[in-house]
Amino acid sequence: MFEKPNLYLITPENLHYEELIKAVEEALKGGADIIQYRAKNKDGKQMVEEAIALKKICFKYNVPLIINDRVDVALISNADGVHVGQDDISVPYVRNLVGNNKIVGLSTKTLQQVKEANYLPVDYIGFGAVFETSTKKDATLAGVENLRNAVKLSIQSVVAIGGIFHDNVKEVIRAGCRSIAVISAVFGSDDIKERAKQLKTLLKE
Ligand code: TZP
Ligand code: MG
Repeated sequence: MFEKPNLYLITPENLHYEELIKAVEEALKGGADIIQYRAKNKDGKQMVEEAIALKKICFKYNVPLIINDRVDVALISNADGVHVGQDDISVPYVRNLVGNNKIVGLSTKTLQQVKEANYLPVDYIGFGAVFETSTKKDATLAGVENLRNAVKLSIQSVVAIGGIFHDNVKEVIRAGCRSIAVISAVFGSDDIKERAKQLKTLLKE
């Protein structure tokens, strides 16, 4: 799943149900390979409703849906996986809950965390923030050099995240990584489909 270039798109915070579904459909039309539903400010009820709707549309495009933070929402919506951070429920528990047929991803921001993840039952790790980002206020700037080291150290698939745009994606590729997770570069645009398409093209070059 993570062998080829991957455009992993994470939903932005500020969208209501209908805008969210529309934005994700545009992203899917533009060639998104993975969708992560991330909703830090929504309650469980709303998350379940949105996750069910997103699963339906992702299924139509044969694209996996991953739920950020919430194992319960992932299970209820029959999503394809769950993504957790260092302070969320720890990976072995997550794996026990979701079983072996779901994708489990873990955020890392230091090389120590990357090493530790080599011993965990994950399908991929996120690494970042590679560049400055205003999307996640408490993001740690890890930098491109650390991304390069993370790719070398990790036995897992590595997805680069944080401040990745069309103009710096080549630096990520030069660091050895062709899977990128973005929010602003695609969802911050008026033409989501086109921006996704352009990023995909850059990843494949
Ligand atoms: N984790 C580390 S940086 C980040 C997350 C969720 C935000 C990525 O958003 P953007 O807009 O692509 O920088
Ligand atoms: Mg989290």
